[in-house]
Amino acid sequence: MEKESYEFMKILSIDDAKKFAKEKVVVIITGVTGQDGSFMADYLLQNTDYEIFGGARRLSVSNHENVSHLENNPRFHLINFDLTDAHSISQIISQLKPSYFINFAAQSFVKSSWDFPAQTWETNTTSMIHILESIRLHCPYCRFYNAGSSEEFGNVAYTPQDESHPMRPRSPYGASKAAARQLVKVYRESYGLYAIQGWLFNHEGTRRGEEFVTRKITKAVARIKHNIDTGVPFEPLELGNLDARRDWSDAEDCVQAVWKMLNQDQYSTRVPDINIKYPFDTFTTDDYPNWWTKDLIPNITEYVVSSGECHTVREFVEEAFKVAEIQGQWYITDDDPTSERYVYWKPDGTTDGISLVKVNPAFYRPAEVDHLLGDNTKIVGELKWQPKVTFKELVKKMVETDLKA
Ligand code: NAP
Ligand code: G4F
Repeated sequence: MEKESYEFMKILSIDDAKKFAKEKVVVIITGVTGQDGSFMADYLLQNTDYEIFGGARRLSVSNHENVSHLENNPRFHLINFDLTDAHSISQIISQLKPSYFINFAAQSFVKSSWDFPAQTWETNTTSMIHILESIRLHCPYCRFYNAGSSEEFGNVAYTPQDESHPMRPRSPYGASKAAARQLVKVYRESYGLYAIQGWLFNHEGTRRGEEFVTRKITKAVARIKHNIDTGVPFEPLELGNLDARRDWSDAEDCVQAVWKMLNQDQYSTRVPDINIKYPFDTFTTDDYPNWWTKDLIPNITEYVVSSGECHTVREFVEEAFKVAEIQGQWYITDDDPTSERYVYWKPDGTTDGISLVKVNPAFYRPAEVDHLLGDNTKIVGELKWQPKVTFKELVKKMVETDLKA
């Protein structure tokens, strides 16, 4: 098999990383091989002059595709990072003393969280204690962001969901994020850390993992389009619950919201600008400056980040096939959702009854979150964040990328 152009990138030892960190504003982004981490690295390299350290865990096959374009960027460095190893977390934080620690690493796939509940908890929740303790002990001025989720709202009590919505998780994943939120809050309130966890609703893009429903659909549309164009028979795309409603935004828009949340003194209308100049390592938890404890920490807050619009999985399917100029029609037998199929209609207006999509109950979940719709009023008003990419633009961008590939 031909080798891909992205191979393992160089991973710095902590001693070498320390040399790059000296007297620089250090940002650690965990989960940098994933969707959000890699987009955040791009955004900060373009919009700051900070030194970016991307945390990647060791795997036996290369998974550096999302950051391979940064390989020769002198301000981007890969370091080994695993959320399940308290010693290495402490080593990294105590040696690099970051000004920002952005935690995007997680067991992020909801469906897997029923298969691996303990691993999900350890990765997403127990790790919070290791990170927050290390920040408290070694660099309490560090601003910490943990990636919270609309899955924490779960079995929703009202729609749209805002920052006051109760935690009603429906999966081990949702529960792990809800518990992590409580830890972040406890450390913020107990020790005066700038530690927050936003509620991000679903966000997608060209680097989305292939098991999430949007990317699964856009990859399948590209495959089917190729087969139709070349006259080769194709297997249908198999999906679970077509009626789930999600509030889908663009991941590149969302990382900007995260950065604004981490810098509320610069962006918020209600937090005084304390004009802090990093790098900054002059205080300990016993010795906070007045402005930190009076003006900054009591005023920071957490935000819902969403598009404010929701669509069903079915609508995503329809839009994706439309972008590829493939016509389909839904058929269902006797009101049985498992019989539902999206049948191909040829450009000449006839059909052979071939399915583009069919339901496979194996993709249903033990418990579903039926309806997520975020109320983004607070972040739009206070941090002047705006979702820029619409639902249709998002689907188009993803399908076109997969068609090209
Ligand atoms: P993603 O693409 O799945 O990326 C997750 C990252 O975490 C990957 O880099 C993965 O590394 C890493 N990771 C997993 N286990 C780890 C461990 N034990 N130690 C170190 N790294 C580990 O997820 P995403 O979509 O970018 O999401 C980023 C964060 O936001 C996650 O915390 C997710 O739960 C949360 N979130 C996402 C959304 C969304 O719609 N995207 C919405 C709300 C919240 P490998 O590449 O090695 O697997
Ligand atoms: O794309 P999904 O797997 O994303 P889900 O479960 O909403 O979680 C994503 O968003 C969360 C924020 O709300 C994040 F915290 C989390 O990390 C992740 O990024 O599934 C979306 C919906 C579900 O209702 C699912 O049941 O699509 C439905 N679905 C239907 N068929 C499917 C499939 N999901 C997947 N993954 N695969 C299917 O075949």
